[in-house]
Amino acid sequence: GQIIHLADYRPTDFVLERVDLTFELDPTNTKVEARLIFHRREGVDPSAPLVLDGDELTLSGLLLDQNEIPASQYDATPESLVIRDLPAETPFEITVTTFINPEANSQLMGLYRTSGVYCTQCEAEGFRRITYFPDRPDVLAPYTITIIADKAANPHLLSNGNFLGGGNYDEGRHFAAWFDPHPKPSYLFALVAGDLGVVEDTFTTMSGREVKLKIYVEHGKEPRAAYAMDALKRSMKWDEERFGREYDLDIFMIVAVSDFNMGAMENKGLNVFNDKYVLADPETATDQDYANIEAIIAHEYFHNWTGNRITCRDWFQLCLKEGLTVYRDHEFSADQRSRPVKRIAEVRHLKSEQFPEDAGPLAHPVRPTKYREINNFYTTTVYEKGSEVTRMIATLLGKADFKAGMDLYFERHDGQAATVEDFVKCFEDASGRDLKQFSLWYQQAGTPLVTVSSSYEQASGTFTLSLEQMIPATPGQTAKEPMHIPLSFALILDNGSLATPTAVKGGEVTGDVLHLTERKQTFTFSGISSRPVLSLNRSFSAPINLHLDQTPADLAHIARHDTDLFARWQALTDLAIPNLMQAARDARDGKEIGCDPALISALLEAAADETLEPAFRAQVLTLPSEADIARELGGNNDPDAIHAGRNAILSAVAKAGAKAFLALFDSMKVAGPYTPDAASAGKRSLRNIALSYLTYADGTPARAAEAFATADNMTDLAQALTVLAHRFPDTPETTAALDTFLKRFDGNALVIDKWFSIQATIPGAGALARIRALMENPRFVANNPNRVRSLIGTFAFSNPTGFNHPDGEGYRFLAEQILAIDPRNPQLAARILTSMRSWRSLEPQRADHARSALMTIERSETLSTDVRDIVERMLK
Ligand code: B3K
Ligand code: ZN
Repeated sequence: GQIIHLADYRPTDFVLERVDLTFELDPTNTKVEARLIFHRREGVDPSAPLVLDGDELTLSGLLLDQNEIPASQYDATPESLVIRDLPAETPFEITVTTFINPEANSQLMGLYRTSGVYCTQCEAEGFRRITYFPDRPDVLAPYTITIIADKAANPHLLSNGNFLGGGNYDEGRHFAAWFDPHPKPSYLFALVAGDLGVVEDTFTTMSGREVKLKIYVEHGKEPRAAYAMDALKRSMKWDEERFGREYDLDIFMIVAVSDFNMGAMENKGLNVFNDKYVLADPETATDQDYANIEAIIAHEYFHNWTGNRITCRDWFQLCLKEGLTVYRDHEFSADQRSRPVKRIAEVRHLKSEQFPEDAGPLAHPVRPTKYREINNFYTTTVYEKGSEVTRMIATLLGKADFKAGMDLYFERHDGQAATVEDFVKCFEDASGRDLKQFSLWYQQAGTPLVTVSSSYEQASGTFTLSLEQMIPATPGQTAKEPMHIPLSFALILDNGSLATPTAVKGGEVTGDVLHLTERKQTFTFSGISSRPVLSLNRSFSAPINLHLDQTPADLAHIARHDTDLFARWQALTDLAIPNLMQAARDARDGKEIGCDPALISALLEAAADETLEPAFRAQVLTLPSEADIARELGGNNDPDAIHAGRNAILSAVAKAGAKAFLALFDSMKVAGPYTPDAASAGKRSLRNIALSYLTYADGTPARAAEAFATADNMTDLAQALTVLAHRFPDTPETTAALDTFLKRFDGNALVIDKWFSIQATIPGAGALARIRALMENPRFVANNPNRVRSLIGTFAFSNPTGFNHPDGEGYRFLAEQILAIDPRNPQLAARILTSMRSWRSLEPQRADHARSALMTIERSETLSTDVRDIVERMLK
């Protein structure tokens, strides 16, 4: 676990020309023969050795141009293979033989087994667990793969690229050969072998080529892959239309597996997915599941160009493929569904996940400059903030220049391993705009705080806007430079129309975007006939915190009139936040909790506004979460008080709006058979939030129990169960519903995960006992990542009152679990441990307990690099 620095980057001494791999699959003893052709890079010292990476490997054979290499000429350890005295000028072939044990691979990195299927995961550094190799993303080569395996057990033998051929082999075995002509780094290698069901389709590309599409799932689950297939075809079409990107092989395959450390993986031509993001049918999947499948299918597919055709020079450049690809999948979903509703969901996610990361001990720049364990940098900062940075480039440049920059990027860097600088340069060259200051978004961690004040002078008709930006200190970065912050704005007049200033002074404004570039900057707008209401950072044009004191009346005005629906939602949220913060303080001080009637009426007005789509109205009614309130409070947080305060506000809204909620609950019922389309999903979401308020108003489980009994789709069923379990735990109604649900879906692991998660998030002091009891349930499988995440992960990440029990039992439990998971699956352990990233903002008693639990982990002598890196950074 030593630290790797961006500044130390240098290319390899040897150029890899081609790769030829033969696998003889066996569950516990797979033979891997790798034939690698290299030549020494021009100018490299002729005595420099070839250094290959390994991880837990044993060398079984080593040839140079088919001749055995004497032992004196190389050194092999589990972590590396160093070969000396190699040809100075001519290409040479190295043949490496290793034997690996897929069955024993519980880390799920490299070649492993899941439900009897062979499967690989190589990003970031899993390939070195298969064979000795220059396992880094800037080493690109075409691959030929031969797979030999028992035919009965493994009728399907899959790898990247196009199928070359196959046939029968000796002793009931068969083989298949694949060739991927597109040079790729090892992290994009994949192999899958096993007995699977398959769903087939085709897609005709824009140039008229027919591509075979195949989705492999467990036998019997084929019908549940239909939506994923549809999403794949829509993604392929969209990337052609929107980005001009065509698919480039004869076949595109997706394999769904049930043991997977993350969502999915974009291996060239052979994506491997967590089955959670492939399988869906109306009876077992929620609207959110469908939306996730659509987004992740798109994301992995879009990587074919942003990640695979153009990859990363080194892992510091991870946002080059991830931030950009998230931006692309966001745009896709926005085009397929409702753009403002999608944007609201993105911003909620960004604020609840990335903002806390950026404000805590794990904060790092979108492009980090050092790491100890790269797996810990697949973060919401790299992904989601990385996407926001790409979005800001689009905002700064405008549609046409952004497109020209993307086109230039694809043209200039196709087939290369690129850097963030290469990417930014394309936009500079395409637009003529200098993006030097803008690039600080990649370099400086921390969420900028922009403080705003404004004034209006009637006599001269001028509106003055003063802004000041401050970027908080983050680990390793104390002094920060001012950034280039694009702020979409509107000046809304009394009658609801938008003012059009005749002149602007003090800085650059392009269209509705104000460019904040100085630490302090004042803009003056003239030709404004009456006092306008300022709407700022519309569409969340920049990922910042905004301090802008606005009266409830001004916020209500924005909520009623802004042409940017996102800004209307934001205004209502800004109206709610001070109420929720005050409620938390009052709850803590044992005072009576009140709610501003202006908030209630603004919420109810928006909820009843039939000119607004139901999904939007549901977003308005979904008040900021307890985690959002904690973040706004900033420190000394008491999760119980936040919970009690928020509940009091919800009750106040519920009581005032009971009639309206009843009307929505009745009118938003979707008739006819279930379809996952956005419009129907929107109605369901509005109806379900109305149900939730209604139970706050009546205080009895009857209506939710009735909704549970009559639900005809998983969205409604799971929502009704959630309301019952969270609001009325341990009542006969809840117990009966949990039991019915379990019996009905027993055997469907993905649905049982929902059953675990709903119970893991029941608030209050009894939470941990419930978790421990559920861990004893035979359906809880401790080495399946989805099960662990749905119970332990959900408890730690999403049950603020239960996890943050004042006596620290939640933290001690987590420490014990992390130490148990870590030896099997370090990535999973490290990820779940990040749930404690905001421990320093807790009130002192809880913070002390949290620190002790973290120190218990830190004291362990056998920690993985993954967990050690996280725990040490969290305690620093
Ligand atoms: N690129 C993969 C993530 C790999 C994570 C490795 N620890 C999935 C994705 O972002 O599309
Ligand atoms: Zn990705």
